Amino acid sequence: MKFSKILILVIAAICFTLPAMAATQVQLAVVTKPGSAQYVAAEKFAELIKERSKGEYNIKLYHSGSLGKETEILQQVQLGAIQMAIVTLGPFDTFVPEIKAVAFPFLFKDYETADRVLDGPVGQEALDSLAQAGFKGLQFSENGFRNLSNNRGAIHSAKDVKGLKLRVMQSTFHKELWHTLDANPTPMGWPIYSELQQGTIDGQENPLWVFEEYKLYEVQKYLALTGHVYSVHIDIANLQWFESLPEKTQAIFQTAMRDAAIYQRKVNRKKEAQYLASLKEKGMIVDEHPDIDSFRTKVAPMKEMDMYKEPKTRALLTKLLN
Ligand code: EAX
Repeated sequence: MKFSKILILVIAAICFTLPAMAATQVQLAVVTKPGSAQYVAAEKFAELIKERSKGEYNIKLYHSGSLGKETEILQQVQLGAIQMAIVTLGPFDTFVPEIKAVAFPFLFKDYETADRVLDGPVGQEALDSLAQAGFKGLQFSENGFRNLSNNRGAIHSAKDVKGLKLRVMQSTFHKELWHTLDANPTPMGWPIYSELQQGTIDGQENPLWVFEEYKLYEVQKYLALTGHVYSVHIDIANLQWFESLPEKTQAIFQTAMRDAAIYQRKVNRKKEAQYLASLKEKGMIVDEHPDIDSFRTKVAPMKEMDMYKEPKTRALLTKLLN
């Protein structure tokens, strides 16, 4: 081959590989595994960013606890060690106290209400409050309504919860919630399969997809569809990093996360009936109509607790309730 031909080939190869090499990598972490609600949103987001930034940005996904529990993931985003994460609201309340208002029990009666409020101005205000801890709150995506399971016995009303050894998220609010319900709550990061298997704890609470994806039906017998908290994920970025991006890129990230969340909520909701049928089939004893009012009544005084008297928390909760 002639030298000039080789040169042309070399130049062509460089031109071809350059755009790929030039892609800026952005690290995004979720604590859960592929197939989880967080991962579905993260994967969609990565796909949209690749497409809409025309390959300029490449999202590298970390999952399955490879960067630690959710509290550690939050610390890494806060420090800028990684740029982005999709994290359950639970562990946020030690970083931004007022955000717990979004997890107030029985706050949203259905998905439509949750979407309307969280995608509206009050939701935006809640996302903006994360700036005080160095986070850019991009979007709420969905974990789902949380339901209570355990091995001790069937739970139909709030009084059946008394003394239950329950794993809760690493959240001051969730711990207080289950104290109020007279359970014996222990905060732990995710996952918790072996703790349930070994009997360190009797129960836990999570949306139905978690029972299915993490095979909780193997280590939990009784399930009550309490739907006590609408559990969100918060899709975040390190604030300083995000603000350093060109405005056009910020807009691409923002709308891609919104579209990923809309997609992910749809997938999650479509599969719910399927999850329930599957859990029953696998032998879980399900109470589909527990005495929700007994739970609601017991947690209502939480609004008057010290943790809700703090003005910013009170202000956000009042707006969410209206
Ligand atoms: O997202 O920690 C939890 O209970 C979460 O809901 C779980 O990681 C699934």
